[in-house]
This record gives sequence, structure tokens and C-alpha cells, in this order.
Amino acid sequence: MSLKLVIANKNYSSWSMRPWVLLKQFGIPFEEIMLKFHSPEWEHDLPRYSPSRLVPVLWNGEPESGQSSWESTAIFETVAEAFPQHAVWPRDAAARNHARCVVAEMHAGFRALRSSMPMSIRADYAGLGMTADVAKNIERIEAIWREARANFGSKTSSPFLYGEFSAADAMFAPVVMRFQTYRPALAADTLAYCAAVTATTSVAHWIKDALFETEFVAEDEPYASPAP
Ligand SMILES: N[C@@H](CCC(=O)N[C@@H](CS)C(=O)NCC(=O)O)C(=O)O
Repeated sequence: MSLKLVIANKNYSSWSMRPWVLLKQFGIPFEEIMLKFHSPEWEHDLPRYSPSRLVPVLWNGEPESGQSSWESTAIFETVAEAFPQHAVWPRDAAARNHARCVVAEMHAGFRALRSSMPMSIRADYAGLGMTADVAKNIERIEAIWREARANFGSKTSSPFLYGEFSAADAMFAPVVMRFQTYRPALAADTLAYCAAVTATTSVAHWIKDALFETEFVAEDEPYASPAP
């Protein structure tokens, strides 16, 4: 396979982060194609790289002539199918069912959190972004993580939701980034899980790359102070 993953700014693009982290964590080789938001490359190249005009997109083969997979959850499935040697989804059927449900819930939901606390890895917006709906989203995320750990992950020596790192951990990695930026009050077990995700090689690599970026994307920075 010759994989190319089209992504946007690592500081901001939470959807890009998910499949990138998944591929890196499993050591699956791929070429990264970065189209920065609002750049000439974004305007010029996106139409040929992305059928939906959104990122991420995974290409097997050359853009346009190869096979594209857009939508992060579809990319997870394509990767799981192509690399059955890696447990993209937990091997245990009950864990796998739970993981699929929470990944779908993340993909479809948590809109308040996503809009009030946009991902900006380098930023420190401690205490900002909280609303009653965001608090409900966070409560539900903590419950999901707790349930996954109690029923599956904690039965292993691994710190992730279902034991070994899986698609579910990749799916929630941008939530962990948001928690670091906005620092809402979180339970001790949530903080322990966040620390484990942040320390994961692939996530640490993404964060390091994000911190090198200097672009400012205004629509993802509702709390930035105006330039003096
Ligand atoms: N449902 C898509 C969401 C993709 C998405 O919204 N990507 C953002 C970047 S994080 C994007 O491409 N935004 C560009 C735009 O809205 O023009 C997925 O799961 O991959």
C-alpha cells in the first residue's frame, strides 16, 4: 500500500489529528500532505485531494487515480481492514462494540465542547469556554472513559481505554488536548488518562510538531487577545 494522509495545521485540526495519531501509533508508513488553513495550497490543492473539501483524507495510491477515504471514522475502518495485524479495534468483541459506540458518539456529538473549546494546542485558555452544555459534554466524556476503563482497560496493565491503544484513544486525543488548553475541573482518573494519552509517542510527536507552527487561525481562536 502507498498511503498519503492529507491533513491541516497540527495546532488546530482536531479531525486531522485522529487518523494521523492512529497510523503513527501502529507504525504504519504514510506520507503526510499538509495543507495549512487559508494557505494558497489549501485553496489550490484541496479540490483534487478531498472529495468533501474537508480534511483528513487518506489516499491509497496517487490522489485522483488512487482510492480516497474521507471522514475520520471511515479512515479508521479502512486502516483496520488493511492492517489486520494491528488491533485498531479491540480484539475482544464486547470491548470492540463499546469502542465503536463511543467513537461514533464522539464523531456525531459533543458539539458544545467542540464549538466552545476549539483545539489550539499551544494556547492556555484555562477557565475559558465553559457553559452548561459544555459541562454536560465533559460529564458524559468522563463517564465514557470511566466505563471503558472499568470494564476493559483496567483489566490490563495498559493505561488506555480498552487496554492497548486503539481507535477510541485516537478519537479522544483532541479532547485531551482541549482539556489541557481550557483546564476544566476533572476527576483524578480522567487526569490520569489524559496524562497517558499525552505521553503516547504518536500524540507527543503531534504536539511537538504543533508547537512549531506559527499560523494564527482566527476562527479557532475565539479567546485570543487582540494584537496590541
Ligand atoms: N466529519 C469529518 C470532519 C472533518 C472536518 O470538519 N475537518 C475540518 C478540519 S479539522 C476541515 O476540513 N475544515 C475546513 C472547512 O470547514 O472548510 C471527519 O470526521 O473527518
